[in-house]
Amino acid sequence: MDEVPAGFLWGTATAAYQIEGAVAADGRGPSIWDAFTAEPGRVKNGDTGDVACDHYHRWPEDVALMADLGVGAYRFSVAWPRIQPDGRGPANAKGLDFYDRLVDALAERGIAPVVTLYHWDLPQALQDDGGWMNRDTAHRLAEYAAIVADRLGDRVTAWLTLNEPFVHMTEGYGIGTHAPGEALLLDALPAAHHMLLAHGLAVPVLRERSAAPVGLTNNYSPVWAASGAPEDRAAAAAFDVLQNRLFTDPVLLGRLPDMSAYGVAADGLPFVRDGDLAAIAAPIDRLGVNYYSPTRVRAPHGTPAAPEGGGSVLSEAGAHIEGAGLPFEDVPIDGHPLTGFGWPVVPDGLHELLTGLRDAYGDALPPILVTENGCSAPDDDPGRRDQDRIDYLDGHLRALHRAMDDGVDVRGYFVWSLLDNFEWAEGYDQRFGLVHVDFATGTRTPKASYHWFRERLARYR
Ligand code: IFM
Repeated sequence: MDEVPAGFLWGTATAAYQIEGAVAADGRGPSIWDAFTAEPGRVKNGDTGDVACDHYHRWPEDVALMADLGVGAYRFSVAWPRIQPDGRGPANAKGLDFYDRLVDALAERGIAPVVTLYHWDLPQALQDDGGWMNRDTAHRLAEYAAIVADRLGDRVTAWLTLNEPFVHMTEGYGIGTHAPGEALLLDALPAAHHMLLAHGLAVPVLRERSAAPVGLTNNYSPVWAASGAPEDRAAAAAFDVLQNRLFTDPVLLGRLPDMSAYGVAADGLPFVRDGDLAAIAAPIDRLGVNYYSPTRVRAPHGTPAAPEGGGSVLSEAGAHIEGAGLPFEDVPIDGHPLTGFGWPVVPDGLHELLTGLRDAYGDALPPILVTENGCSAPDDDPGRRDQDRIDYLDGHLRALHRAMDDGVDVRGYFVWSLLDNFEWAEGYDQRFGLVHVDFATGTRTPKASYHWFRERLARYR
C-alpha cells in the first residue's frame, strides 16, 4: 500500500468561470470570458459560461458529491468579477457571501478549501484599461486578494494566487485563442511579468491576513527534444524557458531565465523595474503543479507542425507559432494513447516533472501540491464507463507515488475535474469530470472513475 504523509490533501479541482454560470447574478460584473464568448467564432459551438454547471445555485449538491467521494480537499477559484465587479473599489457583499457559504459547507463536511484567487476571469473593466498588459492590474489583484483574505482567511487551507500564467499569457495575449483574444505573439511578455508581479504583491497581503500556506499554480510540461541534434536540443531548452522556467525562476530564484533564444538581452526585459524580481520572489510555502502531458519540440523547419494527435497546449495554434519566428516547433508524441483532446497519455511524465523540479530548484523548491491532473474523454457511453480516465488516473497516481518514494515532497493531489465543465475555447466538447453533467438539465451523474477514485481514496484511510 502506497503511503502519503499525514495531512496530505486528496481533492478535486474546478474554476469559477468553468462551472458557476449565473454570470449576472448578485451584482457580478462582466469578465473577459463573458466578452470573448459573446464574439462569434471564438468558442466551439458558440458555447458560453452563462449557465455552465450552474454551480452557483447547485453548489450544495456538488459539496455533497465531494463528501460522498471522500475527498479531503477542494480546489476552487473565486471569481474576481463577483467580488469587485469593475475590478477595483469596494467589495460586492453578495459575491463574498457566496464563497463564505461554500467554505462553511466544505468545513462542515471536513473538506479543506484550497482557493485560487485568479483563474483567468479578469473583470472586463480592467481589460478595458489594458488587462495584464497594464502594470496597474498587478496592484489591482493585490487589492482584490486583501478583500478575499479578510473574509475567508480564517478558514482557507491554502492559497494559490494565480492559475497557469503561461497558458493565460500564451493563449490569451500571445495567440488569441482564449480571452481576451489578443494576438501579440512575443509582445505579450509584459502580461507574464505583470501576472508574476501580481503574485508577488499578493503574497504578503495574504500572509498578513491568513495563516494558510501561499503559492501559485503553473502548468508544467517536461520538454523532449525531437532528436539529439544540437538544434533540436536548443529548441527544447528554449521551449522549457518559455513554458516552465519563465514562471518559476523569478518566483523561486528571484531572477529571469536566460531568454537569449527569444532575442532578450542579458540585461533583461525593459518592463521589469528595479525591485520587481525581489517582490516576485517573496517566499512561498507551496508550488502548485498542473500536469497533463509532455511536449516534444524541434528546431523550426518552416513547415507547420501537425496540430492533431499528441501535441501540447500550443499545438492547436501551430500555424500561429510558425509565423511567430519562435525558436521551436511542436511535434507530435507518438506511441502513447491519446486523450479526447488528443494529448498523449504519459504517466511517467509526472515522475519526470516532479523529480526534475526537485533537481532544478533543490532547496528553493517548496512542497508541491499537484493542483490539476486528469484527462478529457468523449461523451459516448450512456453508462458513464470512462475506463480511459480510470487508466489515466491510475497510471498518474503510480507515477506520483514513485516520485514521492524518490524523495519529492508532495503534499496534495487534485483531480481535474470534479465536474464536466466549460473547457474554454473547446466549449462543452471536452469533458474532464469524474461526474457527468447534462448541460441541458444540469443533472449530475457520477462516472465509473468517480466510483474508482472513491475506492482508491478509501485505501488511504
Ligand atoms: O480546464 C483547464 C483548466 O482551466 C486549467 N488547466 C487545464 C485544464 C484542462 O485544459
